[in-house]
Amino acid sequence: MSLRPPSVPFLASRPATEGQVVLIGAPLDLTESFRPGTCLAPQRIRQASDVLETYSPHLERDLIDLQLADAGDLELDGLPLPEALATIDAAVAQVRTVGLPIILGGEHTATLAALSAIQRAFPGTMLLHLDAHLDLREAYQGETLGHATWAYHAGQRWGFDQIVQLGVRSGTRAEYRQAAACAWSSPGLDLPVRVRQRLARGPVYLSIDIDVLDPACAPGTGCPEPGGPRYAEVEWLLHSLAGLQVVGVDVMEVLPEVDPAGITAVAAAKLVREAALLFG
Ligand SMILES: [Mn+2]
Repeated sequence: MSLRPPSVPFLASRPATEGQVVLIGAPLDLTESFRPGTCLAPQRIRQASDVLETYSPHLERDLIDLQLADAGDLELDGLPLPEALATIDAAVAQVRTVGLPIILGGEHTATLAALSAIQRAFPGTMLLHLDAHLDLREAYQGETLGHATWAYHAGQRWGFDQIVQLGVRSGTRAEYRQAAACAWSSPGLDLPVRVRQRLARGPVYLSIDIDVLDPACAPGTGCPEPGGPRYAEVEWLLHSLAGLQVVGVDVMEVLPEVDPAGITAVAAAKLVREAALLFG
């Protein structure tokens, strides 16, 4: 793994590649359509975490009681997309043997690489995908692989019926047709009992596009989509997943350049803290 150590490690973490939870930055920024710059997000999320307490009052747990490692950012500079994805895949494959990987994006395409590593280790892993967008396009702007198509590829490779989407409120007519093949796809954050039971049966990979939040709570992202949930609602959903076998987590698509007050990065950092305490 070629890694750039974090200049400021995440809250209560130590710079290392082994721990109960291992944070790893995937500053992928190759296929963004609207506004590039997500490669700067992992470091901004680390900096933003400093404003938070290490203690989660809701969970009654503290990051200082957890072996939280921050591996830094993968060196992806200059790599074409296939090589960058292979790098992310290999890193997640290595990290997951020593701890729970939490990937800090970067563009959402990186999820496909992380999920690929997880699927080899845990075949049949369900994908729980929080996003404003379906990301189920077969192709986008002439490219088949990118931030708007990765979930389609995940469905093709591991089955659309393994995908649960929450908070989704934007897509083409064709994407919505495709979404009907998913285990669940809803603009809300509620999980029907049968879907929750399926998630409880085996390993789950949790992928959070920060744009699942309403732009009022998370303006700093490339494709803001009005009509989303507030931060507290997403955190409540996260807490409701306690007890699931979550084997990988990512928080993607923060775009520091359009996050003037830094609240998007703080929201991302807080979701990382809660996920680490819940699933680590
Ligand atoms: Mn999105």
